[in-house]
Formats: sequence, structure tokens, C-alpha cells
Amino acid sequence: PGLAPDIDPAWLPDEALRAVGSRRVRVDGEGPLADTVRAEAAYACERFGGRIVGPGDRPDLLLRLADDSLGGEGGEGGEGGGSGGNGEDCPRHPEGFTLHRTLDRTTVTASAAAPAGLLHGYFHVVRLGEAAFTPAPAATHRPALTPRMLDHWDNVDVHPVMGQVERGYAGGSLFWRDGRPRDEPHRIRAYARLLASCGIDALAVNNVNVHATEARLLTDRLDDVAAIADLLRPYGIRTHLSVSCAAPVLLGGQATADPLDPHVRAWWRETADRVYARIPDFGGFVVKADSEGQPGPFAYGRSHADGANLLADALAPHGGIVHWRAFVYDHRQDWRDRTTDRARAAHDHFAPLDGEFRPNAILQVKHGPIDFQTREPVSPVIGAMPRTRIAVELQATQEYTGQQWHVCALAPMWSQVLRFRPHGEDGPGVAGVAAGDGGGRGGGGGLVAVSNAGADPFWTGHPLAQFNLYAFGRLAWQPDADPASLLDEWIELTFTPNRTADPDRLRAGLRHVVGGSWETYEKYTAPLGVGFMVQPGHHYGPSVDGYEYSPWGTYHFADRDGVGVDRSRATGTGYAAQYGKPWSDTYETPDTCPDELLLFFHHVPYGHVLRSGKTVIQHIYDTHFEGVTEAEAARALWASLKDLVSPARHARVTERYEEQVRCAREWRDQVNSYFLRKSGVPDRHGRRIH
Ligand code: BDP
Repeated sequence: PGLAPDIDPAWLPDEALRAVGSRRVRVDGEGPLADTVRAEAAYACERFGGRIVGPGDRPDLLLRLADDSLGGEGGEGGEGGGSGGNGEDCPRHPEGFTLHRTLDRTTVTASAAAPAGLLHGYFHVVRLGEAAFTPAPAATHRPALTPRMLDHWDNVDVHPVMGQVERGYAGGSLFWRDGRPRDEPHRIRAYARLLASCGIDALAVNNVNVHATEARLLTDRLDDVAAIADLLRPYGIRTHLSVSCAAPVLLGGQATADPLDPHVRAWWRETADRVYARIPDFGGFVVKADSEGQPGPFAYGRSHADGANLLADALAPHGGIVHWRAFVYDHRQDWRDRTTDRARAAHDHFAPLDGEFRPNAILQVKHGPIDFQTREPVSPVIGAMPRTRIAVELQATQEYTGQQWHVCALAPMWSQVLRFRPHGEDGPGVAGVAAGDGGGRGGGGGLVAVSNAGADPFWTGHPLAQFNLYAFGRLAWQPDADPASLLDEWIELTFTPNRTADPDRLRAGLRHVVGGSWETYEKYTAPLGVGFMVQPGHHYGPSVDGYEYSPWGTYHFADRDGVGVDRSRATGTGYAAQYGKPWSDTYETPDTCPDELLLFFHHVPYGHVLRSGKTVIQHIYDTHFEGVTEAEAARALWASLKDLVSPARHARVTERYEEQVRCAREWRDQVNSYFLRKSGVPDRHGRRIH
């Protein structure tokens, strides 16, 4: 587990292992995952003076496979087994575990139903630290969502526009460099360890935009994928692959890629067989089809259910799954009429297909209807397909949220998404849908995030962006976790405040600069849910009209009288009617629509009064001034933590804050002057608008 010294340990510095490492630890269990846990514990003990003990010795921490047939506590000879006694000892879920922490017997025991549970149990104890060794009622832990997956938008070849990682802000790819495997197995292993420690259990190794070389990973470059899978496997992470729907033509010499063609079906079956012969625990395929230039079933007049089922059938004999993305829209159209609203596209395409997907086909839906903006409503697709397995897709890589130069902690946003109830208080929440609760879908699709990690020594470019990766894993395991508690957890692990001169100042400072950073970012960028206003192409920094007259479908419609997109049923695109009740009513009128989404759903005059009592135009001015002030204050606060944070980390964040503040001022000035000129309405506080 030890890392090369030039790589940031993120949330697993050796210090975080102190509580476990200073104790007597026993790991009972066979196989590669149990071996990983033993090696982890041995490493921790080596650092902090504890030791690994054998069956004859009483451990302080016992990690073991629960013996189902003995109803839980049996099989350990009684000594130090913990009190148990509540019949909950065997968690059943293959990744779950039960933790017994008692006073009378001094052994803390994590009992798992399967080896993966040992791994998650171990890291749970690491997270708890000293607290793990204090008494508490026995508790069973199991993940709410499966899989908990990262999509790496990594290109194998350097793409002329997108580089090695599409929308990557953390150096190059961890997996690929200039068309070849990067060949840094220690980094991949260390990455797997970080991911496992926050609960992630699946990873797709290449971009959803599958170019020529990535396509070949499926066939003659399969060994490259197998090599990665070998490194991820010891940490319980399954490997998935993004594939092209055109693969039968591109790679297989077929005349067509028509999903209903028998030769095409045979080709996919044989191809999947070969993948599993090489990687027996392969996870499955990820597909972006008929979207932004990727090929798909539309070319053959087939539906997306036909396309997804083709791959699902090829994977089914091996227990594999296909993640079929719902991000399907026409990026080359004008805003002709209400039916061409891009926000409508996913629901228009997919909702009619509910019930047509195979049990191992998962529809992977972006959390919002457009594209990972700072603020969007929850996608109506999530609540509209009760007979389909749904995965919710988040974007940890900060494409539209500051590109890992700005601090923008996304956990509060993700938490809101996961708690949203598409059918009102009585129906399941988004997390429930992703878990497979209710409906006839027979299972959930889990949670997916586009990864924000790369070959950067800090993993994520901005060291504070590590929290987005950590929080993603933790929320996928426990979607109702409180984002503020997750932040505290991450702070304790990453910065080990108790080992510094002023733990409370460090904690308070970090809470402040990370905690409210999403709201701060939102304040100085596109207002009230309208989105975009970014520079075209790379999507960094402001350009209010950057996309306004392009065919991408992302507009704000500002004119001299008002701003926003009318998506109501009565007078607009009808998008609001894609929701079930109560949301279709809530979003239908400006009076009931939440302010933070007002301009997403409505075109309103600048004088429209928000619930805060402010007009829209004054809100725009005020938030843009406030956002910059908050970014400046965060920068100053960070500077004051210099004595408490490692020099390298402090310097990197300091550098990023300079850019964040510069860019925030640019946003403020462009947005404010744009709206001053459009509206002619002066700032009521008379501030200077550039
Ligand atoms: C957009 C990105 C683009 C991705 C696309 C996707 O700008 O690079 O290919 O999403 O999700 O946000 O497929």
C-alpha cells in the first residue's frame, strides 16, 4: 500500500491508519481480497507498532467471514468475538459487513458474508479511527447502490482537441499515454486502493466517445484492458469497457451493425465470449449511441432498446451488464419549435421504451436533462421508467464547475439530486430508483460518475477536488449521508487535524472553504438555473452568448425585456409536462417554480420579483458581487492555514485560488455588464459595473 513519495496520499495518508496500525489485527479468510486486507493491515501495523496475529492469539480487531451455517457468531471459539446477539451478524450482501464494538469483550469484529465485505469493513474501521475501538451497538453496513462506478473519459490516443482525457483536469490518463498503456502499475494499484476505501467497485477504462484505437480495446487490444483489470481486482473493482455500436463493422468486417441482424448478434456474442475468456470477472459495456456523432441503432431504423438488448444478450451468459446512456439528442439542429428543446430529448427518446430493456441492460441517465450544469432540475427520465433499471450519472470531473481550478464541492448538489422524489413525498427518491426500489424493474442500476482523477500528483489537479471523488463513493454507498458529515470525514482522513498544532482552526477553515463552495461558484456564474454562458468548446470561463446562436440547444434567450427559457406546457416547450405530479405543476408557472430554477423553466421580465423580494436583475447583480467576495474570502482563509497544511498541498491550492478569483471577477464583470446593457436597469446600490 505504500505510495511513491511524489504522489499525494489523498484521504489515505499513513496517519489515517494509526488506530488500526497500533493494534493486534487478525484477518480470517482466503482469496485475493482477503489477502489484500491482510496486506493492508500488515502495512498499517508495520507503520504504527501493531501486529498481525494468528488464530491462537486474541486480536483487537478481527476481520472475518461470518459463518452462515452457525448463525453468525459461531466458529470463532468465543474468545473476543464481540457480543453480537442481535442476530444481525451475517449481512448477506456480498459487500456488506457487521461491526461489533463492545466493552466487555475487547475485540472489535467485522463479519462479512463475502470477501468484498472484509475489504469494505476494513476501510470502514480505518475511517472511524480510534472511535472504532469504543463501544457501540452492533451495526450492519451494506451499500445502497450497486454498482458504484467511475467512467473514465480517457482516450487511448491523444485526441487532437480533447487531449488524453476528454474533460480531464488532472494531468494525463492514469491508464493510457500516447496510444499505449501508461505502464505505471503502482499508480493504478494506489488508485484502486483509494477508490475501494470510499466504496467504489466498478470502473470503465476508456472514453464514451470511442475513437479508432479505443474501439480495439474490445478485440486485439484486450490484453491492455486485462492488465488494468488485474490491478483493480485485488481492491474489489470490476473493469468495464466503453464500446462502439459500429464495432461489428469497424472491427469485425461485417457489412452492417444493425442490432437485429443475425450476423451482428453472433459477432457480439463471440466477442463477449472472448472478453470473458480473458477477463472472467469483466463488468460489462458502456455505450454512448446516436449522440454527438457516435454511431447507433437509429442508422438502421432500430430503437435504443434494440441496441441495448443486443449487447445485453451478448453479456448475459457471463453475468455482464450494459450501461446504455440516455444522453441522446441532436446537436446539429436549430431551435425550430417546442419539440426541439434539448432538455426534452432523453425523455422523448426513452420514456416510450420503458419495459423493453433486458434485465441486464441499465439505462444510464445524466442527473439533469441538459449537461452537468451547476444547477439543473433532476432529469424527468429518472421518474418515468418504472420497469427499467436506471443508473444515475454524475460528473465528478468539473467540466462546467470550474475545471478543478475553482473549488466547487459537489456533494451538496448530488445529495439534493439523490433525495429528490420524482413522484412527490409518497414515491421513491432518486436514490431509491437507482437502488431498484419499487416498480417492476428487478434491480437498480447504481450510481456512476465521470472520474475527475488523472496522473497529476494530487490525483485531481486541485487537491480540494479530491473531496468530490471521495464524496461520490460515499454517497453511492449511502445516498442519505449528510454531505457536511462526509466533508468532516474527509477532512479527518486527509488532513489528520489532530496531528497539527491547531486542529480546530484547521477543521473550521477547511469546512468553510470547501463546504459552501458550490453555492459560491453558482453565484458568480450563470444565474437562476439558466446554465451555460461558458466559452464554447472547452467550457471554461464566461462567454454569455457563447452558445446563444449555435446549434447545440443551450440558450438563455436574453433580450431587452427579460431572460430564461419557457419550458412550460402552456406557452413553452412542454418540457415541464414530462414530470409526474406534483413537479409538472410546480415547474409550470413562475409563481410555484423554485427560484434557483426559475430561468431554466421560464422566460421572465427583469423586474420579476423572486421570493427573496429582489428582482431578477438585482439578484443577478447582487449574487455576482457576492460570489466574488466569497471567493476572495476563501482565498484569504486558505492563506491563513499555511502553518497547518503540508507545503506542497498549500502551494497548489494557493495557485488555484489566484486563478479562481481572477476568473470569478471576469464572470462577474461579463455577466453584470451584459445584463446592464440588455436591460438598461441600473444596480440599485450604484456599484460600478465594468
Ligand atoms: C458533455 C461533454 C462531452 C461529452 C458529453 C457526454 O462536453 O465532452 O462527450 O458530455 O456526456 O458534457 O457524452
